Amino acid sequence: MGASNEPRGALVVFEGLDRSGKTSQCGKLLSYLEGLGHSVELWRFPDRTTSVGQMISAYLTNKSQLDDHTIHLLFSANRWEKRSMMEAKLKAGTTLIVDRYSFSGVAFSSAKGLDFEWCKAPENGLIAPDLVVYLDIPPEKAAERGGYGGERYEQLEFQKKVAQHYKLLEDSSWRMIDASQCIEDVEKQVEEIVLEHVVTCQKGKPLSSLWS
Ligand code: Z5A
Repeated sequence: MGASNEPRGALVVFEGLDRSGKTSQCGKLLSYLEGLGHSVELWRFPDRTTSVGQMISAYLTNKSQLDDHTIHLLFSANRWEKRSMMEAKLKAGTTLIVDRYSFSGVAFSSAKGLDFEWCKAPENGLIAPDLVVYLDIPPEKAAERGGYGGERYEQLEFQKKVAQHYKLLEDSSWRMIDASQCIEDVEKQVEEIVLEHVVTCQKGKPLSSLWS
């Protein structure tokens, strides 16, 4: 996406199994960065507020049935419809904390049996995260947390497959955090890692694209 020395916000993505603590940690990180005076926003995918997002939501809550390829492309479209706003916010200096992104898209769909490379293809060209915080937890332990709800995918055997597919996506932008620790210990580690990346982006690290 070209060289730049302009200060910008960081794109920080949280990934992990259902109940790994993503939503809890995203909220805590938002308060922490705001407290330090940073411009920061919390986003999540799927973004259920758009018309594409509403189709996804109906599918996840079992109110509609869709072919596996079709729902995969809708999840991707839901990210593409936010891409230009994402770029504008980052360039304006706002750090974005994002609860799930393309990695969820590929891990969940390929765990259902879709071809791994086919799953990655529609994500090509989206903005690459500066940091992926992977909240690592054994699926059995995650399942103990409040129990799974009624949404599609919230089943132990399926979550085990998702965990295996996630690990195939790990690259140098990933940091694994042991998410079976208490909330406060996870929070402290997240803060340290994220702050380091926010500073790097303020120094003008160029934006790049998935999966280049
Ligand atoms: N999906 C997909 O297929 N393709 C895509 O492209 C995308 C998503 C983007 C909806 O996701 C589904 O869409 C998801 C993947 C698929 N399906 N699944 N599974 P979602 O983000 O809307 O829903 P979710 O992942 O199921 O979020 P969640 O249930 O909210 O989980 P979480 O955010 O990781 O956890 P949490 O809400 O922070 O915590 C869960 C509970 O654990 C809660 O009671 C906490 O108080 C507790 N907790 C949290 N941390 C701890 C620690 N450290 N110790 C003890 N207890 C804790």
